[in-house]
Amino acid sequence: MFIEKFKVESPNVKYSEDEIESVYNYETTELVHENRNGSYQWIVKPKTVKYEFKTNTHVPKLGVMLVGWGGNNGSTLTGGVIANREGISWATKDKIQQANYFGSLTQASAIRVGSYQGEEIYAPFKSLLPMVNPDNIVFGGWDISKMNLADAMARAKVFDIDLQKQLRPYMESMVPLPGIYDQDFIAANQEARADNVIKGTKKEQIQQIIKDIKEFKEQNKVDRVVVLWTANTERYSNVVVGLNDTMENLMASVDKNESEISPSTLFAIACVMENVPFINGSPQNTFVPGLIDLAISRNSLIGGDDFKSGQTKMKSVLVDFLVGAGIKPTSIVSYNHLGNNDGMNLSAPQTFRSKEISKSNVVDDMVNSNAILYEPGEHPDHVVVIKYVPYVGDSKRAMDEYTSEIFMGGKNTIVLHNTCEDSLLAAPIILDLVLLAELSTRIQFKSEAEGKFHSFHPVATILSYLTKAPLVPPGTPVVNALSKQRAMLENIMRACVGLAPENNMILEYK
Ligand code: NAI
Ligand code: DG6
Repeated sequence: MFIEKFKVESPNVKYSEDEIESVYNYETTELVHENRNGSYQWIVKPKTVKYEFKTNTHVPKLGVMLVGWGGNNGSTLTGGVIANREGISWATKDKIQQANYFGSLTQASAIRVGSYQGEEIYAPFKSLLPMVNPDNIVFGGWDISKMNLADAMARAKVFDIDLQKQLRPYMESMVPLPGIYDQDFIAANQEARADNVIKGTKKEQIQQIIKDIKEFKEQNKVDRVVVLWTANTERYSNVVVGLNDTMENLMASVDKNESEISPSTLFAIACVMENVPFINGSPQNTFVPGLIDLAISRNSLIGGDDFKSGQTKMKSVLVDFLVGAGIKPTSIVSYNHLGNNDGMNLSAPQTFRSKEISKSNVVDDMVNSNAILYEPGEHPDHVVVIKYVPYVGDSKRAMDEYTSEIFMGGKNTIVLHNTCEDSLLAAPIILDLVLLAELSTRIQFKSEAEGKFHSFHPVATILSYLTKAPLVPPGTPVVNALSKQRAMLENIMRACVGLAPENNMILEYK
């Protein structure tokens, strides 16, 4: 059965006009490795840590500024949200299609609430905590191309033509602000697009972005802004001691107009200075150590990297299943071809390399979890190929071959072939990223050992379900397995309303 909403009644939860307060017992373990009777042993001690959570229930009017607004993802998300808001339907060759949010964890997935008279009861994911309604988001942003969003939507060739016609009047007046163009960081084949650029030194460019954010906030009367990079993939920046390794060095390099500071890092600096959450949806190392340092020192949310939309999502499910089943993946070969502007930009070796890195490290935690299958340091062969084929446009083809060793030396080969519009996968992920980033800034918590409530660490691991290469605070384990990432997010939200983590034991029926 599906219910639309619920309220938790418990001595551990208090709903007031402004917030939800919960007391939560975190059941965890403490590990000890010590010498007992002459030999070292691992001792596991279950422990309970009491936490308190406070969630501000005042949902702000949210502004979302996209860097790369006029790209395929930017125009698809903007059009998709307008279509949902306006209740637009359109004729396809199959049927009359209604706007929806399929593919969005927050808008189109469900959580299990419990059992009632022998039936499992589910509710919308978004019913866990008060969240911004996407219909109320005001969109804006920057692009190095000055094409308005209606023409950008037509250029993207993602939506059906009948839908485009209905969206055009809403999007014609939306024109991106000038972006920061640096031809050293993206493919040379993007030059023709760059007709809308901010001039000046790097310092002046940061000042302009800050001014843009302030003006957008003022003009649209929004309470909060989230900025998300969905612009072209850049090449990696070199991380150099004295240049961008610390906050002080990074800011001094900006003052010196150092060429190695990328446009995405400049946008991120501007956002951190303004305490505006900044999310990187592309694979490059926008978050150089100096930037992470800056975000931590100003307690300003940063999250990334690289949307986890299709092939990698499958990988972080399939390899988790294989390794979890005691099967040993030995070779993973992932091939894609696509014909959109992202594919064209990735056809340059330096930008491809950024994507290759983020697509390649996504099974490490699963492989490292099972030393019965893998020797220390052993890893499956993992190859990533991307080719630009203009004819297929945004309809990306992803082909994967997984070879694994099974019982008694047998081999198991699984082949997947996925065809899908890339931007229709990415747009709902962008929506989730901005909604969850905003929500996480309204949550405060403390453990029993801490005197004061505080926010989550500014490096937002809570977003990792949505990214290929989750950015984590220094010294924190990276989790790529999709089911663990989802459980982490859901269980933290459950904790905020005093609910136990979903443990799937269903002891009531055993
Ligand atoms: P796109 O090429 O259609 O859009 C990117 C936009 O960014 C373009 O309009 C371009 O003019 C603009 N741009 C480039 N540099 C800029 C700058 N410095 N400032 C402002 N605007 C700038 O690409 P698409 O398909 O929208 O993808 C965007 C990004 O998302 C790419 O980096 C892609 O790799 C990444 N991504 C996409 C996924 C998907 O499934 N579509 C999944 C994972 C990541
Ligand atoms: C080529 O792979 C284009 C990319 O931008 C991808 O479409 C994107 O990184 C999606 O990757 P994945 O592995 O999540 O499907």
